[in-house]
Amino acid sequence: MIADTLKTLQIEKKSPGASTGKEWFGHGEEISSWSPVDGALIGAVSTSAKEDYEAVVKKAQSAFAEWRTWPAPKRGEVVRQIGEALRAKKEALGKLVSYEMGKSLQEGYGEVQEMIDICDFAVGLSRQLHGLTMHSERPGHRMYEQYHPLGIVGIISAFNFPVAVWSWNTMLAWVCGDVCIWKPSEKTPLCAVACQHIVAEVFEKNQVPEGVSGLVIGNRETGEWLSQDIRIPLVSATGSTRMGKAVGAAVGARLGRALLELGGNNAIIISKDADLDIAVLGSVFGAVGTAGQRCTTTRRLIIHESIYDQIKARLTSAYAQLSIGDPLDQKNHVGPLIDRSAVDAYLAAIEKCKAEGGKFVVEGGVLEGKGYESGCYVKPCIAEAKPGYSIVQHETFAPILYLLKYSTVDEAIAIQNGVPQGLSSSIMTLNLREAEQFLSASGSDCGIANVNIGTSGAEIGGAFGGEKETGGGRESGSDAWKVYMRRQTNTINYSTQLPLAQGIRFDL
Ligand code: UN1
Repeated sequence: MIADTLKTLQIEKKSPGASTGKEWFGHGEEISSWSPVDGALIGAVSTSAKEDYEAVVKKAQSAFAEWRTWPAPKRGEVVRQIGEALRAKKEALGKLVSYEMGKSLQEGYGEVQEMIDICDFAVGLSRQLHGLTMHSERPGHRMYEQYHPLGIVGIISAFNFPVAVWSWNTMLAWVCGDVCIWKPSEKTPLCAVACQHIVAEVFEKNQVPEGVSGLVIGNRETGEWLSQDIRIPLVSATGSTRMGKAVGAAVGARLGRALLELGGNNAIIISKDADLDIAVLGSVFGAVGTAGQRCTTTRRLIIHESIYDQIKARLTSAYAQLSIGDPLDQKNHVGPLIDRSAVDAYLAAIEKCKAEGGKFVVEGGVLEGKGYESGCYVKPCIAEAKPGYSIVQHETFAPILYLLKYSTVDEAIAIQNGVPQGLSSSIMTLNLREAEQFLSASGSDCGIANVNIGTSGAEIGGAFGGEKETGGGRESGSDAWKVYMRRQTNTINYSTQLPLAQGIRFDL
């Protein structure tokens, strides 16, 4: 079955790991892609060596010189066709995402749907890259601003959303007139190869210059090349805070732009006035969806003391109903972690939590036996903890949920904000006062704040990203496109005089 999927997506046993669109090359060392689902080898790629990277950058530079002259709605038309191609390949690409990354098939399809949605959004945007007009203080003068393409956008993406996050960046960047160079996660290289094939076919049909879509598969060093490269005015990086700090420092040192979308430590406040059915379902999906490997995963529940025991009991029985196993089997709720080192990090976090005094009400552990041969399947678990534990302050990319107790809303908000990260947050309440307080300037300090929905599963129409150690960047909807363009203020004098601003006199 997976063989058919790979064929549909034009993935060979061995793919070159660098590409400028139609052309593929790659002289670096080989990376193998093993599925966390069954431990099988899916395929291999040869990474991008330094000379391959140089070739991709050079092609991107020459492609930009032409691409930026295409009218934005024409670029939008090409993106529209990419959306159509993704619709046609949704099933195959969703399956590959599920098999290479390990998320459930439903979530794999959902991820491709997110790509289609951002294509649609970008098509509309291609006619709306608006600037403002201003009134000049001088007679016979006109002022306005316009947005121009920036150049090459470097995109570093993570394994957990191996295709959608790339599309949030590229589809906007392309309608803006930029060209892109993608360094995908080395843990999900084949998803990247599949996307590059899909795009290359559409680009060829439309005579888009070679180099508008660049691919450089590689490890951390490849990310460093992008971050340090003055030919790349914007680097958009999604991943761990540790990686983001390195990218931010390197890009900042050359005064480039960095768009950082890093770790989260997301909480749901469950008020005594919550709809408890919604609160429990939203919490469970938020905590165990994608096996706890979303940057928006719910990691902390901040529960009112009067309903704490009731919520604990309901969560415990909900977790007992979770089926863990092959994510391609739609009966299962939870698939594997990405690899064994993620399993080690999960086990270490459980030990640390216990050492700090945490009490597990749903025990964790690694699953063994038939169907679990890859060694990557773990049990989602729940611990009663305290907000100040160092493990609770830390993002562990695994399904570990911490229960915390509060008595006043002020206290709940302080706990919610009392971590280094600031991505997503929610309150479950039917009480208008509490909800508005949570959304006010003295409420949640996160980039995303929801009422009566969980912390994960954001739509593409809003700007996505967060504050503090999450990095401050915004991707996807709203006016996130502006970071992909350079703003220019224009003043035009159509009079016969040369009056100076601020009334300054200068006569000869
Ligand atoms: C991520 O985990 O990096 O809001 C992105 C969500 C998804 C995107 C998550 N739409 O959960």
